[in-house]
Amino acid sequence: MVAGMVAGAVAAAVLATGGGGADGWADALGDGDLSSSVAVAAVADQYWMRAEARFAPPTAFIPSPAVTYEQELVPAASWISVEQRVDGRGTTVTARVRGLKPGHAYGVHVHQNPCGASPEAAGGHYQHLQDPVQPSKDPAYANPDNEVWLDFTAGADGSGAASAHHLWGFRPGGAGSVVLHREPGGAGDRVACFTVPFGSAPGMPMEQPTA
Ligand SMILES: [Cu+2]
Repeated sequence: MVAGMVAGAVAAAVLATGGGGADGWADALGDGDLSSSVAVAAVADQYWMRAEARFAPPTAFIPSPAVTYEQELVPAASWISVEQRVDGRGTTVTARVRGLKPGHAYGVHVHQNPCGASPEAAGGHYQHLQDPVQPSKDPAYANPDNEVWLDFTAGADGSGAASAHHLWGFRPGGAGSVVLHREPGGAGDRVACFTVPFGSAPGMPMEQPTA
């Protein structure tokens, strides 16, 4: 009981840090720093995770979990963070970026697999109700209610952000990355990918998919 209370206090402290926004983390990194980081807090029925990295091409000498396949739209050393919150009200995923092409509209989704040297390595979109036909093109499955879409348009300074909330949580191991596409919507060329350790709350009553 005491241990549980201590764990709760620690998680609350971490959550408060996460709630402070991207600035503290980004400032700690420094502009020229290519390192990446992941923070995770899990207690009872809550789970929180935040990962950030700077994009690098797949051929980079120092590999990054964030890979750019097209530097005109996602320059090397541009920055991304992805945050996941899971609690009794569901799952919220938030993506933030800096250093992208000003004014460009990107399509962004949670995909099934980690990134690789090839843009196709990330596999298809994570789907709550899985389309038996993959790759999925059926709008009954390929839509922002059944998938996690984080489309955004970069501002004049190249920064952007998007958030999505769902009442369901990810299946363990089912979600592996966030992929940036050339255009908004459900498809289009993949221009960058960020490998993200999405998780689940251990005690969360998972809504079971029903077809
Ligand atoms: Cu996608």
